Amino acid sequence: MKELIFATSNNNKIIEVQGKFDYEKCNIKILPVSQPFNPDENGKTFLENSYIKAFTAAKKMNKVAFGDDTGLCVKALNGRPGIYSARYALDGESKIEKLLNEMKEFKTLEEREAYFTCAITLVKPDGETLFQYQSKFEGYIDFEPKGEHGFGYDPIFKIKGSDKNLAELSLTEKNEISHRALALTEFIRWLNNNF
Ligand code: ITT
Repeated sequence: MKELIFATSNNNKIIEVQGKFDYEKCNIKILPVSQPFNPDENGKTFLENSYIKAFTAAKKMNKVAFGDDTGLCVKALNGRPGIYSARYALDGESKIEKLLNEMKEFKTLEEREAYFTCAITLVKPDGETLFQYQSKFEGYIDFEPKGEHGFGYDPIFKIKGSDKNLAELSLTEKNEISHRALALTEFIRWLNNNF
């Protein structure tokens, strides 16, 4: 079976990505990069940061690797936390608390528009990019956290056109519509044709 190194230290991402590959019957085994893995994510964009993760892992493992850089962009906050979504606060709970606090003055859902974006890059150990894609998944910042599934900002992300927050969806349901699912659909299509 073919193998791909996943340049991440986030177990939740590994579960979602392997789940999507299995669901799409993509016959590729996802192997997490050996830990510890903390590349300096100093890119200016999601795509740059996904490349930095992928290239660092590809060099480390001497194999083709892909990285996922994800963030939550809030319109009323001029796109913040954006590429700083991981460093916005120390842990998941305080990130949500800090964001809800910043959003206090925005009283209607329309003022709380936001989107998740997920950039994926596949890189060879010599640094050549084989595939790149960035998705966008629209919604709103809810007034309070809801749901027990998912991770990160999922409990406060209200899905556009739905009465549910992302954390109210099962893994399979999230993997049908989310920012990561949209990017992975393109990635798997590319892999099926080219890898
Ligand atoms: P790696 O860089 O090791 O892959 P990370 O968790 O640091 O793991 P990101 O930089 O891509 O990954 O994530 C930025 C932040 O966004 C981080 O706080 C995550 O918890 C959060 N996040 C990422 N994917 C998410 C998702 O699907 N739903 C909600 N929050 C997410």
